[in-house]
Amino acid sequence: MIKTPHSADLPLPKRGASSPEVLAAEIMDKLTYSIGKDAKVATPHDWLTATILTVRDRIIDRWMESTRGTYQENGKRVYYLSLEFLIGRLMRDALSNLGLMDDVRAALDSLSVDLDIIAALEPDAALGNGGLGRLAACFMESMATVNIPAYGYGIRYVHGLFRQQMADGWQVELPETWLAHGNPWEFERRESSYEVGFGGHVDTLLGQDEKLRYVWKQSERVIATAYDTPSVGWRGERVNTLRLWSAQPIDPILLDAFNAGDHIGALRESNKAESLTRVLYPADATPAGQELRLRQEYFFCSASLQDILRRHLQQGNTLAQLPEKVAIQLNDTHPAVSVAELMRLLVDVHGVDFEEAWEITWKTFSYTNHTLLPEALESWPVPLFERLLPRHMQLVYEINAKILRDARKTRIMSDQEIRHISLIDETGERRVRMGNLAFIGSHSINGVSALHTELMKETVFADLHKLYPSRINNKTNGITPRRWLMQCNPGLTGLIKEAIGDAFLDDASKLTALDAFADDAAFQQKFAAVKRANKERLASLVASRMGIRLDPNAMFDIQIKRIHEYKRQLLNIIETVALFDQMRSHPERDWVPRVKLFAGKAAPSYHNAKLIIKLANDVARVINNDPSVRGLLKVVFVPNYNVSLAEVMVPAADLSEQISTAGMEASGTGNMKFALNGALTIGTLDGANVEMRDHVGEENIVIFGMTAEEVGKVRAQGHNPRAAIEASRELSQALSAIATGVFSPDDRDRYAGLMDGLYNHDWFMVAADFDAYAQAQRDVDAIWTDSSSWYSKTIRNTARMGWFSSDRTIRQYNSDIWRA
Ligand code: T68
Repeated sequence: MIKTPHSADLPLPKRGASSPEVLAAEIMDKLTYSIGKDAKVATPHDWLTATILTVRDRIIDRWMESTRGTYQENGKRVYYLSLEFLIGRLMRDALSNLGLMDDVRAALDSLSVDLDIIAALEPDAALGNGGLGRLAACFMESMATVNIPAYGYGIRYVHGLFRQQMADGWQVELPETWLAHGNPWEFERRESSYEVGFGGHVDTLLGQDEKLRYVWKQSERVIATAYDTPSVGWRGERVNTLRLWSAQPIDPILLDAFNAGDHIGALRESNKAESLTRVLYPADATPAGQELRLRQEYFFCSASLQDILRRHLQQGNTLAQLPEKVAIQLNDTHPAVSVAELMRLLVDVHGVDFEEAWEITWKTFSYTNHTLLPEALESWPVPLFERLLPRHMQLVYEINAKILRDARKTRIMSDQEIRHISLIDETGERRVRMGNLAFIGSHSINGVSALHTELMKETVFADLHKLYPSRINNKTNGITPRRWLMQCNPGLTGLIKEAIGDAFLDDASKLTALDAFADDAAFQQKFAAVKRANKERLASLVASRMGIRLDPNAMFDIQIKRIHEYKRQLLNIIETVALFDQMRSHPERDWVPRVKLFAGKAAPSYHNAKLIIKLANDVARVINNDPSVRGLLKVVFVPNYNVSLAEVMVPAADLSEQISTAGMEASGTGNMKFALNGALTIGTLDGANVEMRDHVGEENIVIFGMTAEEVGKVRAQGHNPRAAIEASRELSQALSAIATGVFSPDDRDRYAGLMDGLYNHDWFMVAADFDAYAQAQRDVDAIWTDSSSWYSKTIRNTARMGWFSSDRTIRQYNSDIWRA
């Protein structure tokens, strides 16, 4: 018999103290014994893997300590369920959080290997689309940093977000293959496998207690296997687990079919199972809508909940104790089917009464909403939901009946309000409303900025808010200062340390001490020198990737984010065209030299977004080839935006474009990254921009345009964009240039439709906000021209952005919602 000692019996082994010599020896050891390579023939990739494995050992030491500690305490655990974790590269994160950066660099030096060269080979784990996925990644790091026992649960996509290439200025999507060289960060956990079923029907049985039991006879089943990646907090204080599920077939090959000569049919099951976790859906802010997406959602929710319950019960807890020991945060509605799945596990598998199960369920879950866009709210056709998840459909009806009954009893809800809170949308094709399911199944529902939370109460969830007035609360987003200041901007980090000491490394709110240096001429010069070096770094990246030369003396004006009409890259491009016109008409004026940089991906099926990318490239070609604006204006669309590119672009920005139509950007997090790194923001009063203005001071941010309230009013009245366009000479000239093919001589009508949209409805208020935006840009020019005023403002931005650390956000989640 194999002896299996109790988990706490054996002392943990531990790697010794780190020094460059010890680390170099360990790296050689990994190269030889784990990778099987002689240093003489090792590729840069082999060195990268050997280095990661060496660092990983040190993470494992702390990981095990954290896990043992959590088990012994049996305290409350937090589970963050998210279909996306946009974690990017992990090596620098780990090195920096463990304080090993200098020693590992020296160790590699002694082996004649350059840390920066091998670090650049690490693939970006792009398991997310944009803000929502990146927020989940920042939260994982902050939860470890503030010492919360937390697990992230998601999907281990084989292909993350597509690689974007440009073909004649058009976006082309190519598959992304982050796992091509293996993934040294993950541990496959075969023992943590669960069955997940789909389809079939529900049988009813009369139990010995005379109670009806429901038995779901599934027609398809797959295995979910866990892959764990450690998530290291600042100073390695705590290491949490990101657990991603991969789908495997129950029978990898149907041997009978194979032996009968059906070699393809023999693999059909296997292919079907594996296709579940093969690709990330590339649509953001618009739900993917297809059956495979609902399968992905249910697959990862079911596996995660089975895992959570197993751990909970293994610790000797009772099911009634679930809300006391477990907090499950739903990242948007993508994991909302969890509400029905937990009910099923409690009622059908564990025999809990429906009423008690419901009490346990809503007290355990909480839900974060990330968008108000009505088209983005997930809902599934009832027939699809019923076919795939027949037992969950029954439970949804039962939950709905109970909630609607209770709502009627309150006597405060009108019939129309009752229809709005129903889990079933009865207008047109019947659909299951996932937002309502997530809301009703949670004790806390939060928005991601103060404005967004207020709008949630007034719009999408007005009726549910009336019924449950204490559930909605705000948790303004944040970003981790480790990745978005210390790692991406070592120059600025060093300068801040020199000025105010290093307390801000452990507490970002201490950055306020930098305020005292904002008007110090000597400090301003050093701040400017750091910015300049970061701009040179970006310029050399652009030169090597695109063969375009950028002048670091020019203002770097940057808009990077997913391409979306509400984010208004179009407003920026049109203003660029107008500026180009002005520069040519008035060469005598003192123009501020600008480089307009764009980057971002468009959902493959989002026609207008792709057209906007093409327009940016068309405008860039014309402007960059016009000698009359040489040295004054340049436009660049940098392909394949991802986390690593952001880490180079953000520190290099002078001006940050946050110009969404007010009321439409739930929060934004890019806005925070730029301001923290000493950029001035030009933006609308939307999302977290509002709170940024409050923190940095209104004299240190350039705000323009309509407010959310004004946008609402104008839309209600029906606005006349044509009149606004005709009233603005600059705008009408720019639009007609684009519409008549000045930038698309090869296809003069290419942008006619896009421009028509502006003339006829202008849903995103591009025309309505144009003049205010153009004026704000000239105000920015004026500030730039007075360089001491510019640096005074940008230093104050860095000094006052500490509040937007995701550590603050996570502490608020913990004190108001999780209480772990
Ligand atoms: C973003 N949402 C918000 N969605 O747009 C942004 N959607 O304002 C906010 O700062 C951020 O969330 C974090 O709260 C998204 O990024 C998606 O990516 C998405 C993906 C799939 C389906 C729907």
